[in-house]
Amino acid sequence: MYDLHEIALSLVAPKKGLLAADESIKTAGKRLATCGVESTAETRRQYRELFLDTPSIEKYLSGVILFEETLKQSSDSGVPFPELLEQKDILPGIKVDQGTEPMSDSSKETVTKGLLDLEERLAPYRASGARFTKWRAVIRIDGDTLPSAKAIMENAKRLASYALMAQQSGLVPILEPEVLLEGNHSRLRTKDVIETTMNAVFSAVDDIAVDRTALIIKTSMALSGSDSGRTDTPEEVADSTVEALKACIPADVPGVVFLSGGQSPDQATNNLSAIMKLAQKVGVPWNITFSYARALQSESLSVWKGEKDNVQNARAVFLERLVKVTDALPDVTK
Ligand code: 5MM
Repeated sequence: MYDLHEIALSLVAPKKGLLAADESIKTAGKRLATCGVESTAETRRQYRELFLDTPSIEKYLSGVILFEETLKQSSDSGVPFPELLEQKDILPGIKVDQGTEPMSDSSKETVTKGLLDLEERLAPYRASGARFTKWRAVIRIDGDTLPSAKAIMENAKRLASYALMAQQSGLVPILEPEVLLEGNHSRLRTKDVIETTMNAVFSAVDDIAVDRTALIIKTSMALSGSDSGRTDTPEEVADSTVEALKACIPADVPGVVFLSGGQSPDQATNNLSAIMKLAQKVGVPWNITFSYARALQSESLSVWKGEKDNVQNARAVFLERLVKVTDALPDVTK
């Protein structure tokens, strides 16, 4: 059996983080549309190539979360992407959920799909080079009404079931219960929802004996809703986020990674930096790092615009952002 705890620890190694390059075909299409590129299997391959074959990314990245399509694609020089990452000493991972569907009795809330055939899908993913996996649940806030207890519980149960199957297949699970930024709620409401959701996730994890030492938690930061008209200072974000996570993430979990969730690259960088500083000051038992998609890729994408001639400049912009984000991280881990 593979040492899942060691793999989890490698993912949160000092001064390194994760690139979430796991946008589904639909989301990748939206990202490509922002720079005027039509979405086809080949343009999505070029989009992945832009980031995955950037020289020196191994200095900043411990792992990359891939989408199923990318796991089977290759670089310009014909090297399968998982192999290309392994050559750079970067762990390849795979998003294994199959997106969301509306809950039967709540048109505004969703549950994440993909458990039915998950067991059969995991062995081939591992054979293709994946060493870890990710499953995203979406938790929506609407005033005091949402999220419903039912949506939290159903998503938590599915996250735990997924995590157990991944571990049994020799793959580290990253459990991502994303609390959405959209809405006019306060930062403190987000903090409460993060706590309630994480408590439900760990209760479900413990119910079926998932190994907490061999999983990673991916979380939102505690921010005011994007329609609240309020921009939190990095110190406010750090206070609320660290307090929430300390209250509900058990000490034997090796790592906590953040999603950027629609924050600008600078916001996601500055907020992470403040979180890291506070976490070091107050002491947290797990390692912390980033697992960003938009905050790492969006600036580079707008330089690239699908043109070969822009690849070099776009890669320079990507590296610049990686340097800024990893500068926020401490030199040592737990
Ligand atoms: C929340 O999305 C995750 C992190 O991305 P950001 O840093 O941009 O918030 C990301 O890993 C996400 O799960 C993937 O992009 C897949 O999303 P879709 O919607 O395509 O399943």
